[in-house]
Amino acid sequence: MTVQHQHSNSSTRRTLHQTLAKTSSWRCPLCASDRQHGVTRCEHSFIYNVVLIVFVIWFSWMKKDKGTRASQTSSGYQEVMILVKGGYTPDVIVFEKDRPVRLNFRREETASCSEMVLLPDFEQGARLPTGETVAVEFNPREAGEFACQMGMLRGKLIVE
Ligand SMILES: [Cu+2]
Repeated sequence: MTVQHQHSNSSTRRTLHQTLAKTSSWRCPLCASDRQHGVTRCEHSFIYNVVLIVFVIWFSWMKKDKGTRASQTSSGYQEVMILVKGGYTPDVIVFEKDRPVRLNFRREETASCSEMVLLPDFEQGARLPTGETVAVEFNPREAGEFACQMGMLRGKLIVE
């Protein structure tokens, strides 16, 4: 039993080594061109890792900051549905200036933390009973925030 296990372990290690040898045929442009090694093993791999990590962070940050654009309804409202469950989804919403806004808050949790939503920048606020959709309407002139009554859950309105 032990012998068999050792055998299969060494054969998987061999295939892994072969795969690595194949994928590492791409040569690091920073190294001398005649050196046969892959980017995963040369002394420049640290630089590649840093560049990759920076790119991933930058990409996720850009995506987050863009926000969700409100959709236009036939009645002239800019409307968006916000799920209230451990936070606000979406939590960054983009509106056009001086056009009426309708935020449809739908709370799908019973935690008392989120039972109220306050929009002090727009002088609005609403009680959010669980399982109901509550509309909050106003006219945004500038950007503002919304939050629960304790300020723990937060969202942002961007006006363009
Ligand atoms: Cu709260």
